[in-house]
Amino acid sequence: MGDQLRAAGLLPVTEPYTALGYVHVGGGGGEIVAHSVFSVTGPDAIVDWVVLELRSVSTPTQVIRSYSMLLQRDGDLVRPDGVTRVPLSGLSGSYYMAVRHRNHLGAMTAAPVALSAIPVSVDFTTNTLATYGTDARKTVATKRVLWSGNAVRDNRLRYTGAGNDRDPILVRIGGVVPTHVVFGVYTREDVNMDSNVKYTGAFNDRDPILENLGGTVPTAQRFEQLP
Ligand SMILES: [Ca+2]
Ligand SMILES: [Ca+2]
Ligand SMILES: [Ca+2]
Repeated sequence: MGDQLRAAGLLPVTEPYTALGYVHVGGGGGEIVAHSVFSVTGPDAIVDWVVLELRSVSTPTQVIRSYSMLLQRDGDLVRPDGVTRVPLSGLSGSYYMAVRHRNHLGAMTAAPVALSAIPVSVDFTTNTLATYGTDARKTVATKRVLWSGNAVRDNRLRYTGAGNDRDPILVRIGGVVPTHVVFGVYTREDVNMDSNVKYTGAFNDRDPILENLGGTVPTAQRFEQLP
């Protein structure tokens, strides 16, 4: 994964999800990144903030704990200190685990994950990890990834129609001249997370939405697979 937002100095030092309307539970929220974490380069460079949720086994719609975490380029999730893994002290038993991102569709494990004194590894990038629902993740080469394009924060990707994810991109660039580009921003309309908002041309932010809807039927929708 790319770290253009980090390299451009655009990643916020405080987790962005509370401000976007995400309601943290169980003590999560308001996390602040440790000094110098954003200066790390290479495979451990930070891509962006994400949310990790532990959900109830009996009621998987219920989030027991949420954590603002940092995603590294190699796919690891680390705490805002840039090093340590998920803090599970004080927790026992099993939980569904869900990962969410501000402009991607989230995904959740199909089965609860049993916590133990020995660290547990959960790898959402592998085919061997089953996720809840149908087609919860996209396949890119040998990896599974979250679906991008959720510029409007809801539970679906839409290219046309009410609440679609494409129009905000046009609005963000001014709404009139489609070739206009907004450079150097940290915003949900930057679908490909290269720090620029583009509506047309190479590396625009509009095409990935249609592509993730199948590429041919603009009225298609893709729904987030979370209970
Ligand atoms: Ca790593
Ligand atoms: Ca959406
Ligand atoms: Ca972009």
